[in-house]
Amino acid sequence: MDQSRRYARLDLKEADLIAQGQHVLCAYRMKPKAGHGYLETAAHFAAESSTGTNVEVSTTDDFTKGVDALVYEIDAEREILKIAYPIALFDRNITDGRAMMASFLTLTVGNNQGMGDVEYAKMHDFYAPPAYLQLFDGPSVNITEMWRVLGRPLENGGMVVGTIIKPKLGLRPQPFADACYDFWLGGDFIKNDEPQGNQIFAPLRDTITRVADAMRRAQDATGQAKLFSANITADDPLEMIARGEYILETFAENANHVAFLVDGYVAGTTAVATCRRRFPNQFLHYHRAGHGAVTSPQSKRGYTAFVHCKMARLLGASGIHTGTMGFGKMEGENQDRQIAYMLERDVAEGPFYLQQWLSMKATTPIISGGMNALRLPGFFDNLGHANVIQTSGGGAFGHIDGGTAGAISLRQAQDAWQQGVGLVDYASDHAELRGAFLSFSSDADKLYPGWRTALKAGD
Ligand code: CAP
Ligand code: MG
Repeated sequence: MDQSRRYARLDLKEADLIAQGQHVLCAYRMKPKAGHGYLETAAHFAAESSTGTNVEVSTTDDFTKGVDALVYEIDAEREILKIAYPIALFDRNITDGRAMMASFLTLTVGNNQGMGDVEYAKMHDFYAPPAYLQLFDGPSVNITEMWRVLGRPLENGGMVVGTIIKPKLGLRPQPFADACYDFWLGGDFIKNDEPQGNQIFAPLRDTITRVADAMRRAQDATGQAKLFSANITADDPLEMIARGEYILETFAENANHVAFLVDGYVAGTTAVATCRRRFPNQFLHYHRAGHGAVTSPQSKRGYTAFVHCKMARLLGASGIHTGTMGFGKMEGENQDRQIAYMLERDVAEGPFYLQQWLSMKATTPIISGGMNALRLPGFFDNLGHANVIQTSGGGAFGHIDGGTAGAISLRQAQDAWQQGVGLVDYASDHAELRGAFLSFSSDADKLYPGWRTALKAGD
């Protein structure tokens, strides 16, 4: 059934829709299945994403038609489909009238992911008008709070030197806490790895108690504040709250040194919102494990990493993993820096829309995945600054001299970049950085040809 008479309005102008401010705009790359017309399929897509189904129903009245999602632009050649969703379509909390990301997803990337007449569709950008934007919580804190605890300048406070306790799983409480202590003697920030929680070989209550003690001892030994991001991810919000409360109680006088890690893709918007709303004073660390299933360039369905991170800022993530932009081990490329800019700036240029964030707090880019000291300068050159949280797991505990030296090498790499000094030169009189060259020699050979001679490292 061709529903384009009702669900397509190609006369609508995007500039007018933005000026009126009553619609959320979404841009997709969509391809119809063979034998289906582009506009006809686009209209059905909009129907299924708003007020319709595959047939007209007798219960539809004029009001219903007033909240139809409308196709306002198509380009069959470039497989571009743009839809305007009336803000009224989206569900609101009965508790406080605010918007919820679950509803945004259910409508804009819901039933339309698997329709019989759609080969594929993937959201590449969306625009939230002021009337909708203001209904989201947004971040309560971000890297600025970390700089405050660390005693750094609150503007351009620089890289938070972090790690992930590796191995990913298998450490019992005391070896885990020992690894924390070692890293904290050189670094600032430690996170649970995304699957670490309350495994029977490392009960959370025992592990957290020992980590809190290790933090106290490392702060005493260094005279510096230290930070820990504790995983509170769970299916049940009550479990998350129980974990968070226990962790804050255990860290006690250092409770403001604690961030909460939420595996936001796998646990979903409810988990993120539970953390954001129950623990608004804690840095909400959004880990995105699993996102590649829909965001990978190999996937033609779902939404992109850019869209995923944009949703996370609306939800209130203080920081989110934004990838290493081609410098680490995960999928990514240099222009992914646009994701970081979208998260940290007040006006964000997207692939299709310019988003005014209207002073919503920034979400801090968290850079992780196969990184080490040698890879940092190239990364900073590409991004243009070092005001990020950077976590290196293998890049710290893979250092030949251990976690403390690994941490120091990461900080030295940032310092060298900030001072405009070449990394090999800087390593000539910084032992830990030199150790990073020896530890990650295959990276060094690729990135810094001639380093062996310069550092008298032999073959
Ligand atoms: C990194 C990491 C992170 C990935 C996630 C891991 O460890 O802890 O989860 O960075 O990827 O488990 O692989 P390494 P992303 O530092 O040892 O690689 O940040 O792209 O979401
Ligand atoms: Mg991990």
